[in-house]
Amino acid sequence: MEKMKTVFSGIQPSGNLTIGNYLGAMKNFSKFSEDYNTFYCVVDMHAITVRQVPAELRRRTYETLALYMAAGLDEKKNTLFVQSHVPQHAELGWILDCYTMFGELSRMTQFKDKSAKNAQNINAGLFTYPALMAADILLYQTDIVPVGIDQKQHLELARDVAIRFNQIYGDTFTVPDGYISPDTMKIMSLQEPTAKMSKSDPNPNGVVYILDSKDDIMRKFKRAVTDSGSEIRYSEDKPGVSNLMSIYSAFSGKSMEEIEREFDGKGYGDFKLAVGEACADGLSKIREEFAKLIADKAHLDEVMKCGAEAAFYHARKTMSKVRRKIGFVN
Ligand code: AQP
Repeated sequence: MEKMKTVFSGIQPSGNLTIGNYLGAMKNFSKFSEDYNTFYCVVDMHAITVRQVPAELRRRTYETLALYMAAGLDEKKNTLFVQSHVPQHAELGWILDCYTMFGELSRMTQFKDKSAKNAQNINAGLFTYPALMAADILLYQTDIVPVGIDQKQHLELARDVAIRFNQIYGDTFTVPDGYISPDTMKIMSLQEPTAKMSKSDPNPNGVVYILDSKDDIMRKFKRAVTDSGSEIRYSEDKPGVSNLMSIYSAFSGKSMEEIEREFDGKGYGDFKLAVGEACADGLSKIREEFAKLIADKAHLDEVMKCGAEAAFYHARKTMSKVRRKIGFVN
């Protein structure tokens, strides 16, 4: 019988999760639950590359786990865990630092973006973030990594590091492939449609959070920046409208052609209301589930604990192989 393939992905508890995180990554996670060995991680160690308020980081770690579950990840079918609970992430992260080149890390666009935004705190962790991400993925001998397109460069680096290590020491790591959903590759800010929608964006009007109330969602879509002209058409020269169309398509299941037909002859006002409605409807069930889950801390603690134990088992296996290969005394 063919061995079950492994899926790994993670989200940082670095802010309230957005519809970018949901449509670009989280929504795809449950597709793999039945037929793959799945590991979904709350990557709190990545979050501290940017300064966090400790109590908020702790709260968001629980919330991110609860959101995974509210978005359809059953803890019995998926390994759900917190990165810092499995010490092998840090251990392999350090080792892979020694197999990742300064030049490679210097080319990462996320490092450039985040150092521009956090000029007073360009720390070494921010720079070596992709080596830790490679460790997260390679620890579980991952075949597939569902992520948004903004993570493609980091994923390619993880592949390069795995290939490099395997060339030096013989087969050690599975070389992972990305899974990037073609229709929701990158959701952009509603206020600045040429910039990615990000949970750490200081302007909350450009960002729709998964847990926003319907009123807030409608208000944000009503105020969304559109383009000159009045046509609802998907095209590169209409970044605002195209972004809204992608969001509408993701929540309604309609194709771009269907959307263009539906709003033929109608104005931006009607269109924005429809996008807001579709988004609020699409998120309402998650919000309801989330409210139940977050009220039961003891259950979330239990899920984290069981998840960490299951992840630890696999991570330890890979680490014992890595330690032997590089010559550490057992
Ligand atoms: N706007 C987006 N469109 C599509 N996918 C997105 N992702 C994030 N934003 C969008 C995907 O969400 C997953 C988790 O991301 P992350 O938390 O690990 O880091 P990130 O990419 O840096 O996300 P944010 O929201 O921009 O966080 P901050 O503001 O803290 O940097 C990834 O799969 C990512 O592709």
